[in-house]
Amino acid sequence: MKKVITYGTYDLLHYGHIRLLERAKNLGDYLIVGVTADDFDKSRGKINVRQSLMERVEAVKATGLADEIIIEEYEGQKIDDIKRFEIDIFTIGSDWKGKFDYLKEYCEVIYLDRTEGISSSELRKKKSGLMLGLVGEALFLDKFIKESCYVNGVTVKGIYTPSVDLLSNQQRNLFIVTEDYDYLLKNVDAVFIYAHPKLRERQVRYALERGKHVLCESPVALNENKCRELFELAEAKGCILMEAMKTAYSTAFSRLILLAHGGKIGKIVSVDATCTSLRDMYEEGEAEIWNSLNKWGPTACLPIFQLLGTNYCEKKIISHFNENRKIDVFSKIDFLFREAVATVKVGIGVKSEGELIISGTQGYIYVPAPWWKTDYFEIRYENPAENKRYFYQLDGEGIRYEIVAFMRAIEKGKADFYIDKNVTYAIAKLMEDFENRKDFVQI
Ligand code: C2G
Repeated sequence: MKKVITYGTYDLLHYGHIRLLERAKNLGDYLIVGVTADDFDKSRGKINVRQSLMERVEAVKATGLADEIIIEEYEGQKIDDIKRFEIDIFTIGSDWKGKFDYLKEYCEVIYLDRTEGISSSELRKKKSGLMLGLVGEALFLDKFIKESCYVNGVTVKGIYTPSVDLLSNQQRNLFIVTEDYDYLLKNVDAVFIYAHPKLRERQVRYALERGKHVLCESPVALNENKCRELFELAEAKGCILMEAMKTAYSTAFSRLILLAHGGKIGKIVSVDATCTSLRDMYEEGEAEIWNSLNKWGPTACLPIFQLLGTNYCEKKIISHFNENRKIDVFSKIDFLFREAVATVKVGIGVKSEGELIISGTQGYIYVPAPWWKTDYFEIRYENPAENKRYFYQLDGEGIRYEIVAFMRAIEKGKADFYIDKNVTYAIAKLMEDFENRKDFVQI
């Protein structure tokens, strides 16, 4: 019996895939199809895949062409599979010509002509075709524009800011550049808001009222009730409102949260997160300076609220103010939970080691600086021989994953829970307490 194997993502299965599978099947008597796992695709830079692994497997199954379906999970697996399944022929589309010649040592390698004129990327573009507008003028938006180019189907159409003079060159070069928010909203399906934190709540509300989807940098609002109202409004309008915080969408961060929840370090008793930057003090281009807590508070609180919950018993915010600028250049927050403690240290005028440490009864998780854009962390134990290191792919600091998640949420009509609503509300409440100087000490 001649055994044939082929691999692919098979996202939005189309005629090109089916033709390939048919010809692969005809090369032998038994066809094994390897479907790529989501993590494997991510690690090879394929971030736009729209369907889940199970949906893609089901689609391949439905063709009736595969005698067996396996999952491709890691680099180098093809050699393992060929040996294990005693494969005679490895085949793949001609877009890979030459790339798999190294497998000739193990079996015959056949490149089949790729079907012209159809591809998953094109289908994804057609399916979504999302016109996105930007709100704000911070330099971060330049990064966002660059990252959006990696996401199939998203076009950044224009930008609104109350003062176009503040825009960077890249921002000025967008198709629409306007000081009229209505005009931008009329020409887009969705907006990404990265304006001064004080302005966001109004801007989110305005966009939602006009039926536009919103991705808004955290904090979405500086008041808990107003934040809740915005999410209710989004629901009533059938729009997606998603909080943006790139860290929440990075693989290393979400995995470490799962590992910690899964008991890898025993019971969690302390979470300490530090985020500081000197460079961002003026958020270059910004009309008004952001304070430390608005700038870094949401990110620093994310692991704390995700691991310990949002029902803390007490907190104390200690801020060091720069009198000239009327902002906290440094703030420390102490949280007291029923059976754990946490600290946040944030600063835009103070520099410190930006690490994250999660301490447990059996060990601790250490994420080196800058932990909010890490691809790596360690779980450390009393006996160093038991320590474990974890590496994950991180592209574009997580921003492009965030944009992909936003697109998928719009397509599905519901947001995935990267950031729990309770976490969002707890962040807004913290900002509110800071504004009202509640649980607050100034030094
Ligand atoms: N294909 C084709 N014609 C198209 C599109 C795709 O013949 N118009 C073929 C590809 O060459 C590949 C298979 O269909 O053999 C699956 O394509 P993708 O889903 O794009 O998967 P790919 O990224 O090529 O996976 O380990 C994974 C594999 O190395 C490749």
